Amino acid sequence: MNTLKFYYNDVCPFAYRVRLALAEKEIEHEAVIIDLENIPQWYYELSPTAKVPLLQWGDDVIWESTVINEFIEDNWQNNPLLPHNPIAKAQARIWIEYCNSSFQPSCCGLVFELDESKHEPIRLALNESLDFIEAALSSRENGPYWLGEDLTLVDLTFYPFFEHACVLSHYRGFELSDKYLHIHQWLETMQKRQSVQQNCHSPEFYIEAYKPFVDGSIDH
Ligand SMILES: N[C@@H](CCC(=O)N[C@@H](CS)C(=O)NCC(=O)O)C(=O)O
Repeated sequence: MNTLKFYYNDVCPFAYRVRLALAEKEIEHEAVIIDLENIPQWYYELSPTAKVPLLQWGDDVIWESTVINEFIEDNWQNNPLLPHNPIAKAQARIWIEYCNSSFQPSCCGLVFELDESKHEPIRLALNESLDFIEAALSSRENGPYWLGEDLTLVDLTFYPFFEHACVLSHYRGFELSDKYLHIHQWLETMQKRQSVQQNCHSPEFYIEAYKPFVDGSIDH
């Protein structure tokens, strides 16, 4: 039996996606924290990108959070996190792609962009993205999760960026408006999941952790 090693950092939203998948599937693993301000030499040798998250499975390494989560889903059949139906599965993957290509870059862009004159277009893009998500969630027929009745990788892909949104509020004055009723309801559902309760961090934790990036003392 291969041992599973998971390399991560508590502040990384991408690693959080994987922490949630491992918790939802109750997968035994060894978790190793990587200090991203002081990456050990051995990690450069292990990881092709030197980023977290990374999964080590026997002699193989797998990286990129969304690829890791699909690997987890393929390798552990309990507590499925993707729909069986091929159309529904394709829709899940479209949402994951949307998170990676549109929603997440706006969230990260707004916090990591130090030139304030560039904030307005990012804010607009983020609001457009939230409008789009709200419209999609409000048109679901049933269920409290992103795709309906069942928790999927889509929920785990988006959730970390909403937990990190306290940073946008604190440093950029960007609030998740009350008009996003369905997003707020979805967030409440996610916050009740045991996987989230066991792995979440407080707003104070994130605000402190992002400080060096926002004041420019660490380059992103
Ligand atoms: N697309 C990657 C992004 C991973 C990523 O950017 N991780 C950051 C931490 S949140 C990292 O390891 N940064 C260290 C570095 O760039 O040196 C994924 O989804 O896994």
